Order: sequence, then structure tokens, then C-alpha cells
Amino acid sequence: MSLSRFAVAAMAMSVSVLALGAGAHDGGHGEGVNIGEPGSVSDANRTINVAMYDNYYEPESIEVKPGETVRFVIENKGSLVHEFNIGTASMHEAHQAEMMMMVEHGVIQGGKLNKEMAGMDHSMMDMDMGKGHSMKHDDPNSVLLEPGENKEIIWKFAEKGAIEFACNVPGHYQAGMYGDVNFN
Ligand SMILES: [Cu+2]
Repeated sequence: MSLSRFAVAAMAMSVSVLALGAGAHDGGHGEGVNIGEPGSVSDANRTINVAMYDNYYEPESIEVKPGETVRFVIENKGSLVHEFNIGTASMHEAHQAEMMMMVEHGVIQGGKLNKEMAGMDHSMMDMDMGKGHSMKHDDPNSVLLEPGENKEIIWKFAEKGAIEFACNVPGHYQAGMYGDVNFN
């Protein structure tokens, strides 16, 4: 998450969290938890297929080894736009504020994504979003899919940490659309 993205997310959060974020360089990683990093397909020995429905995942949780690189193939089998995002609970909470803005600006419209708007970099929305912010949904730890779409994420997990995969489309996390990453 870039600084500007973090700043915008933090604005929607409490003053105490804002103060914490200002002092913590790794604020975007959530209390120092290392969520891992984008991996190379050549290091991935395993594919995990994840199906997204309204509003849950199949499987409900996943098992990985510390340091393992996994190829995720994510498919949206629901009727709404859904996200697969690897992060800590606090990262997901911050991202939900951003997703709320994407809904308010019409980037996410129920079962459709306004891809033209989602790809805009510096737009008229800068007035609302803060200069330099964009509606781009391009974090490497996340995909946002329309019904019927599928995409891959190659992810290299770090050592153990409290990590979840989650959908941060407004209301979906609250409806239970998240699952644990268990390290074995
Ligand atoms: Cu969802």
C-alpha cells in the first residue's frame, strides 16, 4: 500500500489509529506482521483453487507452510463483485474504507466493475480522494473480480503470522467473507 493510499484509508479511521499509522513505517503491514510478498511462478509447487460466492469462500480456510510460495487461482462464482485479499485483520479494515469510496464513486456497482474508472490514475476524484490518489485496485496481494472472472496471484508467504484472506467489498467481510491462513 502506498503512503497516499494509507493516508486516505487512515482518514476514515479513528484518531488513535491515525496517530499510530503516522509513526509506524510498516503501518500498512498491520502491527509488524509480515504478510509475505509477490512470488515467482517457478517457486510455486502448489495451486490452491479458491471459489468466491455471495458471500463466502470455498475453501473456508487454507493451510500453508512458512515461507511457501503458492499459486492461487481465484474464480468469482457469485453474482456480485468480490475480492480475494491477503492481509491482516487491520489491513482489511483499512481497505474496507477504500472500498467504500469505490462504491460511493460508482467503481463497484453490485455485480459490475467500472473498469475505465478503476484504471484511472489522476482523476477528477482527486478532490475527494486526496491528490495523487487513484481508484486503481492494483495491490499485488489482492484481486477484485466481476462474476465469472478468474485471476491468479502468486504469493510467497513469510513465517507464521495472523493472516486472513478476505473480501473488503462493503458488508461482505461483516457477512463472514473471510478465512484464516493457517501455517503448518
Ligand atoms: Cu465479496
